[in-house]
Amino acid sequence: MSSAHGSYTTQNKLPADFAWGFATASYQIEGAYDEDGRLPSIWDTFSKTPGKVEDGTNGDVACDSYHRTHEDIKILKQYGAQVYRFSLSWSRIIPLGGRNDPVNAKGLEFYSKFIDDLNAAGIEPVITLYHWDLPDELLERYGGALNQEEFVADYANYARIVFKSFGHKVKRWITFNEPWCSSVLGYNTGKHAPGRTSDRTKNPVGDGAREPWIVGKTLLIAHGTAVDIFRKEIKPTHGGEIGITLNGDWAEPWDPEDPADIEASERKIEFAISWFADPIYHGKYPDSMVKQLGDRLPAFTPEEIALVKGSNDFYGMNHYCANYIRHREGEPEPDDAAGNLDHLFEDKFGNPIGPETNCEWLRPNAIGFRKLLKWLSDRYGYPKIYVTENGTSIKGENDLPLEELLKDDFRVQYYSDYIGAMADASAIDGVNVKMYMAWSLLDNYEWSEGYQTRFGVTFVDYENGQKRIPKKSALTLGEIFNNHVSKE
Ligand code: GBH
Repeated sequence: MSSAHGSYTTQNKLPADFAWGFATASYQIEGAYDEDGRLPSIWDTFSKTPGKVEDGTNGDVACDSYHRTHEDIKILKQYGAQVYRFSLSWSRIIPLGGRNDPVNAKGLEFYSKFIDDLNAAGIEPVITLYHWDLPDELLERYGGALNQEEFVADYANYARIVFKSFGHKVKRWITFNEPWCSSVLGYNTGKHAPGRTSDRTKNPVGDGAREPWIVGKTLLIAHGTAVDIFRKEIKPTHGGEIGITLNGDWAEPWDPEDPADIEASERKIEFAISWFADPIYHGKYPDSMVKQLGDRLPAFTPEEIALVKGSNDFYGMNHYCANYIRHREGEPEPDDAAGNLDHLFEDKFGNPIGPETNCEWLRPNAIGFRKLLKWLSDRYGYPKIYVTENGTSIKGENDLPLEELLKDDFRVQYYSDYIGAMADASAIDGVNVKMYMAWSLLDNYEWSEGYQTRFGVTFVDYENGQKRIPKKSALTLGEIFNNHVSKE
């Protein structure tokens, strides 16, 4: 049966040991921005800079999860989640951020208690160390990730403190969420903190032709360094797994007959994913990037590549949608970070890639999920994949009366189609996918889109004490996985 999103129903099964749950991130849900010793991150500063966030809002209160961990655990249990992915606020644990700065016992206590409560509820914590909220002081002090030596040393210190504190009670770790976003949105388009770009109408400083590539390399080295610490100092005693989470959407050629569009589609995925995944799985940058960027792509020393290559115990996959890709003629612009191509929502014949949502960039296309799972598996040798984010916004959702908003059939359909496509990838294509976390448990602070865009299976009433109300989709995941996970 075909559906609005262009997918189909399938009875195919996921393996019996498959686990599923939900994901969130610290700055998007916690609030309590100045409590118990927390100091600002670059997102506190950026969101309070006029013009950076569409509705002018910030994460000061957000979902108030800092004070509502019990409510969050309660709904996780109610929905039947087996795992919960959340991120730590570096600024709570080391408020100034650096390796010689004081550690904040209250920050560690907060997360320690939360981890204990999750474990006691039978929900496995999956922890992201860094989901974009760098302590602001480190940006001021030395330019954050533009300074590889300082950043890596400070991140390694932070990671070690976290591993030593929680390594005995957390089994799955993610070093960085979407380094592509930190690099390109933070240092090329300037859409995310710290907002650096070559576009002087947006920001007085920044060099979008060079900085994203430097930042990307810093994040890879910091990832490799943390993995090395984890494997040497924690894993031998406590076990556990560690990896990085990369974002990436599927790419279809705008003209399926044009070899240049076919090649551009491949290049689009390489610029988004293989920039990071090729060094991790193959020890080098993709050829297409070397060709376009030359020595703007900073080289690895042999020691660095030894650190990065082989550093994933699993591949963390964030995935939302697909685009049609059309190649551009001529030389790429100096600030081009996408691979000299255009992202389109219709192909040559006017076929839409998927229905509109509340996000300009997000058009559901479930079959693209299956295709990308296969693409990644072929390129990286069938690694174990954890889907660390997948979900959708809904066009105009925020403007609906509550009763209608709670009947989020569009989101129900999205999850049903995407999880079906994943089951096919597993059962038919032999993809080794073992875990899935829906984005998101809660409506939350959607970065530069503020609170107007909702991604939650739970409605958060920002006007009435951040009350949580399950949407129709909240109980859908349990039903879908009950159908798709093999019983034996
Ligand atoms: C995830 O990123 C984030 O990890 C999560 O925090 C966030 O809430 C969630 O998505 C929903 O957005 O329009 O050119 O600026 C998803 C990957 C890549 C999606 C960049 C948006 C914007 C491209 N993101 N993309 S652009």
